[in-house]
Amino acid sequence: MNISHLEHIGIAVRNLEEAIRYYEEVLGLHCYRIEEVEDQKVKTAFFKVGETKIELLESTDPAGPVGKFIAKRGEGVHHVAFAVQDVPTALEEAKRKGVELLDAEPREGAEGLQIAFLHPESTHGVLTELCAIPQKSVSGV
Ligand code: CMX
Repeated sequence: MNISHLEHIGIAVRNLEEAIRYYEEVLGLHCYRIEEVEDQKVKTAFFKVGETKIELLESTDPAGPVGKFIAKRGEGVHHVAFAVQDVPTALEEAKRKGVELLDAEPREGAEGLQIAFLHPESTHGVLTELCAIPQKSVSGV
């Protein structure tokens, strides 16, 4: 699948402002971006930790994926995201190896990344995201 690194860990929180305060004031990390992803029904906040990021997720709709997750399981780790060279190729490989895809094709996620999810029931309980920088951003075209 050609994973280069752990791109981010997604953490579901009830209140983004309060959670940001913890990450900044206790852990000493810096929130460099806040972004709403309407499609995913979340507001996100990002922190860099080396090459990996922490993505805090506050739901904007109780019927959205993070809203349902919080109602069922409370706050906590929601997903892990691996950086791959090319999301369609990685999805094809996962499907071929029997993994259930939540996205047959990549879509645009936070920070303009191409993202796609694998179902947690096929991945030992961890919602798994594959993501990549879109090719046009890489080449600068
Ligand atoms: N990690 C592990 N298991 C999860 C999960 C998660 N994040 N979310 C739900 N589940 C489990 C539930 O606990 C439940 O298990 P049980 O049946 O054993 O109780 C099962 O999956 C079904 O849960 P559900 O509440 O009925 O939810 P749905 O089936 O409707 O949806 C999922 C679950 C994973 C298919 C859906 O959340 C999804 O498509 N997620 C991908 C998109 C996403 O999460 N976007 C938000 C982040 C976006 C971003 O990073 O920008």
